[in-house]
Amino acid sequence: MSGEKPPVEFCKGVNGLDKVVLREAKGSSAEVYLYGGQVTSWKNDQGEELLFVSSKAIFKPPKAIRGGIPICFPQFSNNGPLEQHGFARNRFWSIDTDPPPFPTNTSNKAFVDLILKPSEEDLKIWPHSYEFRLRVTLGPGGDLMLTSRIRNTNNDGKPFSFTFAYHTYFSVSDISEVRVEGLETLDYLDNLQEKQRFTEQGDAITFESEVDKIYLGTPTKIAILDHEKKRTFVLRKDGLPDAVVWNPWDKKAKAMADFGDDEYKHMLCVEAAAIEKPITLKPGEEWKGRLELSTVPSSYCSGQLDPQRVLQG
Ligand code: TA6
Repeated sequence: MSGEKPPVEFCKGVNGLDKVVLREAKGSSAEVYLYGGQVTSWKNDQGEELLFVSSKAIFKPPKAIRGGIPICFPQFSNNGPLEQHGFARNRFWSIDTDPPPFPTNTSNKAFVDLILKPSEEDLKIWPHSYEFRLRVTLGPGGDLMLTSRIRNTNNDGKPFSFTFAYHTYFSVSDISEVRVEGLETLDYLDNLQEKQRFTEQGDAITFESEVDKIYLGTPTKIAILDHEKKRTFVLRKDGLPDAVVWNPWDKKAKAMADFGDDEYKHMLCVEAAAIEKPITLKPGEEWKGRLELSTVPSSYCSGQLDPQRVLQG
């Protein structure tokens, strides 16, 4: 390992909150806060930050941390009676010391297992027993994997349903130079038009104003091309049929206390999600939702990378 740094380090972060740092031999790293079970940093082997975290982010309960990869559970957005995006993102998770065996036996050491279970308070607002296990893995090539396993542990025979999203904030050089590939011609619900349903046009998605769309039944791979940085993020997902694309643009940016007025120019949320069809689990049943993020060092216009090849590759 470079500089004797261990692959997994438990330490303190902002405001003394517990965090875990994952490191990979070639130099890439990731940071996960137990508060929210939230990834707040993902750096490549050049030490470049790939995720956006607002300079005004508040690392203090009950506020969710503005940036990284917040987890929306058991409710996405205001699709239900609970607080916006549910409560998992403003709860303290624990280290899972006895995770059930993981399907893939990997020699990879840079991973951490977290677990969230309902508190007495949570059961009053969402009366369901569950175990939410989250494994965050930093792969040998610097890829970042998040695997959620949610099990219904109700002993009253009751099923429960939930919606879910990995609310990923990607760091981009200039939003007006970013294209998203893989969502063309799909139906979406427009959150700026009372969730009315529309069909996306045939070309790559570009950005010149506020966007807040839930794309339905997307491919498992989506490409986010940052032309200026000659970098393409490849988002792969399993068990998460939908994808949300969000940029608050200038007005909403000014309205958010934990977000800088101009920061909308340097971030884009592309969120692997299960929204249109809530997931229902009977007691004993388990759901798995996986997100894999990687980067490819070039962008469309350089001709080197045809996004279709990325998406089909
Ligand atoms: O994922 C998009 C969205 O639902 C937007 O509607 C916007 O509200 C965003 O999430 C941020 O939500 P938050 O509760 O973190 O301010």
